[in-house]
Formats: sequence, structure tokens, C-alpha cells
Amino acid sequence: MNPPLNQMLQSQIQIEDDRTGLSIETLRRAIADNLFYIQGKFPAIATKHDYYMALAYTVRDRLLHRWLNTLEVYLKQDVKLVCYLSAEYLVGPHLVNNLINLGIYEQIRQAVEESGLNLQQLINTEEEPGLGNGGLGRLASCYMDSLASLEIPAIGYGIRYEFGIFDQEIKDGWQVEITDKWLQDGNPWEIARPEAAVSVKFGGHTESYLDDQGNYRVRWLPEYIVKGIPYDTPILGYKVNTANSMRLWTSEACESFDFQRFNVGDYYGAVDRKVFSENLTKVLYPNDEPIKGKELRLQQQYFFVSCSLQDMIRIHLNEGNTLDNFAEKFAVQLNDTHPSIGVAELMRLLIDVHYYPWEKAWEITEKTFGFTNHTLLPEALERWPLGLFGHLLPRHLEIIYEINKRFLDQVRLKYPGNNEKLSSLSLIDERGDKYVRMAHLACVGSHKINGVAQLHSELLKKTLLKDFYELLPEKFTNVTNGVTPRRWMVVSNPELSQLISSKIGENWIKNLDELRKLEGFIDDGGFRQQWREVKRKVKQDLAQYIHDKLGIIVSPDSLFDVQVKRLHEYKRQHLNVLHIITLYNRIKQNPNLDITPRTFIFGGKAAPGYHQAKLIIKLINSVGDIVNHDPEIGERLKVVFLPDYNVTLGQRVYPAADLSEQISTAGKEASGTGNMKFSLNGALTIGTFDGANIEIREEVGEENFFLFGLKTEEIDQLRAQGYNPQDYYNSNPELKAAIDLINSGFFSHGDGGLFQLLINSLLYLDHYLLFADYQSYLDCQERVSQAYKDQEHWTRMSILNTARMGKFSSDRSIREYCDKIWNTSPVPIQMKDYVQADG
Ligand code: 6GP
Repeated sequence: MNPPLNQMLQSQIQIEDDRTGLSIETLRRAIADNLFYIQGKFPAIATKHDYYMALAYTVRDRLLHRWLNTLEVYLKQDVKLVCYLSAEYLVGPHLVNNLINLGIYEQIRQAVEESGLNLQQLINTEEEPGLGNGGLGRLASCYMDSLASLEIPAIGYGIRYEFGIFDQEIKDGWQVEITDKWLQDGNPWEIARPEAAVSVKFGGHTESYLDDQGNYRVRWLPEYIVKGIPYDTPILGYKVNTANSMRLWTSEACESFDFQRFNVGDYYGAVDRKVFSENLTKVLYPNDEPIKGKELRLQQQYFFVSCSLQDMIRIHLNEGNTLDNFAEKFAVQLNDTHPSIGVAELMRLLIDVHYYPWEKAWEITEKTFGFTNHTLLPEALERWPLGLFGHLLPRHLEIIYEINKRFLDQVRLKYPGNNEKLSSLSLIDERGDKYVRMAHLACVGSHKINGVAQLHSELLKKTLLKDFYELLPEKFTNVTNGVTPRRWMVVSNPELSQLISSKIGENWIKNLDELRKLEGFIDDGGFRQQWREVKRKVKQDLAQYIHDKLGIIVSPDSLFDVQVKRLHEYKRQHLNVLHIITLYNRIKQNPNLDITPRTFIFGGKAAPGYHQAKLIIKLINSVGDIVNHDPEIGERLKVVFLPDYNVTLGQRVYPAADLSEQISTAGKEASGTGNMKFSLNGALTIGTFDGANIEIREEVGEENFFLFGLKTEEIDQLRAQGYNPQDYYNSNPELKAAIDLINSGFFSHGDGGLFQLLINSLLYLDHYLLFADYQSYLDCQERVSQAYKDQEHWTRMSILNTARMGKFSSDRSIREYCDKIWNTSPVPIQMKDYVQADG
């Protein structure tokens, strides 16, 4: 060892580099530098957005060391990678989250302030990437956070939609969709990697040939080829050095122009193909669960899955491997059926491109994939018309036929002579028009199949995938969803996070079970007081936001009763509305009625083609218009519909809720994750026996949860007897009054027809059993109102909700995936050279 050299290096370490240094002075200089050299602005002409970009680049520089270090370790150690294949990521804003995970929020706040700016304003400037519809996409992003925080090597593969989920405006009470232009002002968090581009084939036909050794082979001669360009975004874990990648693909034309056409003077024809190729990743389909058999959607799915699998194979071969051990090095998770074409694609790549024999290729494929189902709704089951499928992916159809043939042989062995089983299990639906059943492909091609909450996983085995369960029971498992406490507590509710940390330290952020320690403070009146003060402060902030946005004055002392989620009949926002109207009627009948004042807060987008859901939005707003302006009602009831509900808005709303509405028809909500975010932030739940509600109730204790409504078995019985909503309407005067009031045109300027479609679907069908659950819901709401009057007791229940949410950390979910499905373990990242993790 040479001491002088060592000392020399050490002295260099002391000098802070502008791109890595964490002192306030260095950070301030870096922001100024980026403003000048990257944004090309000087302060006098810089906009807020320029400053946001300068700050974002400052933060990104500090991520890059960790990111590159992580990639280098993964490469050197040839680690096993989890590859999460998801058509959606509902990422939410990056900036604050990165500040928290880097542990530099306070330094940056000061540096920004010293530059004469306000950090919160810059944070608010960020346009969130809305590359998902709802629960499924947001779950994928929570899982990316947990994977990195647990130091599990992972890549999240997806699509870089140019237009994400639409922005929602409310005009005259109706939803209006506005194109989401999230990339318009540039995205400082991603890096394009054109050098890692891949080609994806579409259409055409296949032909067989004999290779030099006389083996029978197939080649695919496509009609056209599209290029996939990856864009990488670092996903940093919480206070670790691990930064994984989210790799999203953009489609491009292979050549800008078709020169043959160009040369014969067909300029527009020549550009056609380019436009077509680039359209592929233009826009996210805005349907939450039901999907239509749209060709472009299948193109999107195949495109990103093929890009991703080719990418994995490239990485694997680059490390000097053969594909023999692919399944030992890659665990590929199918986030619902959207990427399930991956089963056929990996088979194709192994057989046609890498010349593996079928049996070996199949063994690798089945070991590689795991499949998560996210819904029992039959209308969400993806099936592709055979003609469309074969036209777009002729080779995959052949492969699927072969997989099916071999699979059905297995079925025949188990159920000799049972044609019913063959037809129900087949990968091809042949009961009428023919379809490829994507869920069946995913089940057959994966070694594990999981639902997302206990009840959901049980129902999967009993209903949707019953035949698969009977044939392959060992494949089935459950992993109950979770949410990341970093974004859904530390980022979104700093006040409550600080209060908690002041009592039990900060370890709960990495180990959410530690929240249990809060139970030790439950009898401390001072602590309960502080708890209430925090809740009041965040309610006040939301009240201010509501006033600024909508001009509605709401009292932070009223009970904030919140339902935010996608609009869907099964989620029953209209049941909530029936409660509001009933309270309204009661006050009108008895103007001196002493009721617990409530502010009803709604938010959520409806699929643009889902008329009933849009009508429910209109109904909420129409009821709000009347209720909010009725002097006789006064401060007792307020109804607010927050436009453009997204991750950013969720971060405001969850912390401010007193009551969380989780009122889906039992058996319909696979899990729910909003329910977890509310409870974690100290809201109490009013909920049905559905999805993860059941497990939340189990954890927090039944005395701290407001349960109502029919259970799944009771619903089955009721339906079997013949459910008639009219019986409820005729026998329940309050229900009848609420329905009649809507029908009378009272909420629609006398237009009795406006809500008729909605009301008739309840009166004559009521597929989601609102009428059957109405009375139980009302009674339960009455218990809520009474409970809220006793603030001391309510606070205890609120604290216990937070304290007992440990199970619902996405860290727990990811650990379960690692153990039960992926067979992976953490790979801690040491920083090389000069950069230390926590600064
Ligand atoms: C959703 C489920 O509706 C929700 O209950 C669950 O919490 C979430 O997935 C995450 O697991 N499903 C979807 O968003 C979807 O598109 C195909 O399912």
C-alpha cells in the first residue's frame, strides 16, 4: 500500500463534483448550471418549467451513478433478473419520489430556496406519466419501487405511449376527454437507447424448409417489420444503491421512406408505412377492464413483448450463456393476459431462431413465465378472433395450435372421452366464431398462476379457471397486492410520516410491520391530539384545493367521505349517490335533523365509450349542484367531483380521507389497492366482503372496519332464487324515494329522461345488486356517522388502521413473488469509488 497515493485519492474525494455532490452549495450550483447548459436559459427568461427541468437533471445526475453501478454489478455477476411484462405503468410524478428515495429532499429544498424558488411549486410543474388506466398499472409501479428497494435485480418492460390516459375535464357535469401530451415539454427522466433497437415482424406467411442437417424448420416471411427503440428510466430503491430500469418501447419505421415508391413519385404512399409504424405506440387504450378485439391493441401487445424477449435473449447471450439456462436467469411475469403472447413468442424464438427442439423449448418457456390474473369480470377476458390473429401473427397461430394439440393430449389422458373438458380447456374457443383464448395460453405456458387477494384467488379456482385448477392444481397460488409506503405515505403524507417517525423511528418505511409499534401510543391523549391535528391540516389543504379548483366551500370539520377510483358499475359509485340522496331527502323532510356533516368526494375516469359510467359522473355532478346550493342543507352535505383523478391527485386525496368507500359487489373487485392507501393514511373503511377488504378487516380488527352487504355465497343464492330489484324498490320507501327523485328530473332541470338508462338498468336488471345492498349500506353509514361523533374513539380506530397495515406493503408482496414464483434473492449494490449511498 502506498500511503501518499491513498491520501491523494482521499483528498480528491473531498472535492464535490457538480454531478454527484450533495452539499446545498453544490446542488444550487448544479441547478444553475443545468438551467444554462441544458435548458439554454438565464434566470431572467427562465420559466418555472425550465427550473423544473434544471432541477430534474440535477436529481437525475445523482441517480445515474447508482443506476450505472447497478447495471455493472448485474452484468458482472450474471444475476437472475425479474422481468415484469406490463402493458401499463401508472408511474406518477418522479421528482419527489426520487428525492425521498435518494434521501436528499431537505438539501434540495434548501438549495432551491437559496435560488429564490419554491420546491413545492417546481414539484407541481411535473406532468405525470399516465401510462396506465388504473389498478393494474399502478400496481406495476408499486412493484417496481419495491423490487428496487428490496435490491432485487429487475427490469420493467412496457410501452412508451406517446399519449397516455386522457386528461379529464368536466363540462356541464359531463366528462370530456382531452389528449394527454405528457411528452410535449420533454421528459428528463428517460434515456433513449437506439443502439439496443430490435426488429419486430408482422403479417405475411410462413414456409417450411430443411436445414443443412436435414432438420425440418419453419421460417416466417413477414409483410412488414417495425423497429422498437427502448427508452430507459431509472427506478431507484429507497435508501439503497439499487436502481433498476423501466424499459419502455417506442415503435419506429425501419426506413423513413419507402424509396421504391418515392422514386416512382408516390411521395405520400412512401410515407404511409412510416406513419403506420409510428402509430403503433401512439396511444394507450383507455378501457379499464373490458377490452375490445382491436387489431392495433394486439399489435401493441405483440410489439412490446417481442421487443422485450429479444432484449432478454440478447442480454443473456452477451454474458456468454447459451439459452439452455434461460429460465434460471430470467423470471418473466405476465401482468394479466396483455403480454401473454409472450408464451408463443418465446417458443418461436427458441425454435425458429435458436433451433431448439420443441420439448426443450417448452420446458424453458414454462419455467420462465408466471401469470397474474387481475379480474374475474368475464368481459375482460381477452380473446382474439382467429382470422385477425392468424393474419397478424401467422407463425404464432401455428405454434399455438401445436401447444394446444400437446396440451389437449394431456387433457384426454386425464379425462378420457370427455369432450366437454376438451372444449372448455382448449386454447381455441370453437363454440361459435373462433377465438384464441389468451388466458388459456398464459395458464398453459406458465409454471405459476396467481390471483391478487385471497378471495380472488379462491374464486379463480372455483369459477374462471376452474377446469385449469382441477387439471393443474399445483400451479395455483395467491399473492395479495400491496402498495409502496414510500409514495403512499412518505411522499404524499409527510406530516403523518413525521409524526409516526417521531414516535417509532424511521424503520417502518422499509419494514412496514413496525407500524404496529404505534399501538403502544394509543392511550396517549397527547398523541391522539397530534394525530387529529395532522388529519385536520391535510383536510384543510384539500378543502383549499377544492375551493381553488371548483369554487366549492367545504368544511375540514365535516367527515370526508371519499370514493376515488375508475368509474365502473361494479364499483357502485351510484350506490354512494343513493346514500347521498337519501340523506338529502331526510333533511328535507326534517329540516332540523341532527346529522354528522359530510363532504362526499368523488374522483375517477370513465372509459370514453362506457355510457353508463359517464352517466354516473353526470349524476354525481347533478346531485352536487342541487345539494351544494340548497340553503336548507347548509353545511351538512357537500358533494364534490374532483376532475382528472390521477396519481398526483391521489397523493392529495388519500391523506385527507376519514372514510374510504370500498363498496363493490362482492366477488367483483379482485383486490383493490386504493383501499390499502386509505387505511394506511388512517381512514376507516366502509366496505363489502370483497377483494383485499376482507384481509384489511382481518388485520385491523372487525371493530375498526365498517362491513356491510351480501357475501359472494349469498349473492349466488339470491341469483339462483331469481333476483328481482323491483321487490326492493317497492318495499323500501327510502330507496323508492331516491330513485323517484332522480326519475322526476329533479336533478336534471326537469328532464326526467336524462338518467333513464341508468335507472332502468337498476330497476329491471341491477346486475350489481345495488338494491339488494342498499339498506345494509345505509345502516352501516349510520353507524359511521354515530362513530364519527366520538372523536376520541374515532382517532383510536384511525391509529389502529395505520398501525395494522404492515401486511399491505408491496415489499411483502414482492417477497412472496420472489419466494413462491420467481426464485430470486437480493443482490446488494456497493458503490464503487467515490459515491456513497446516503450522502
Ligand atoms: C385491477 C382490479 O380491478 C383491482 O381490483 C386490482 O386491485 C388491480 O387490478 C391490481 O391487481 N384490474 C385491472 O385494472 C385490469 O385491467 C385486467 O384487469
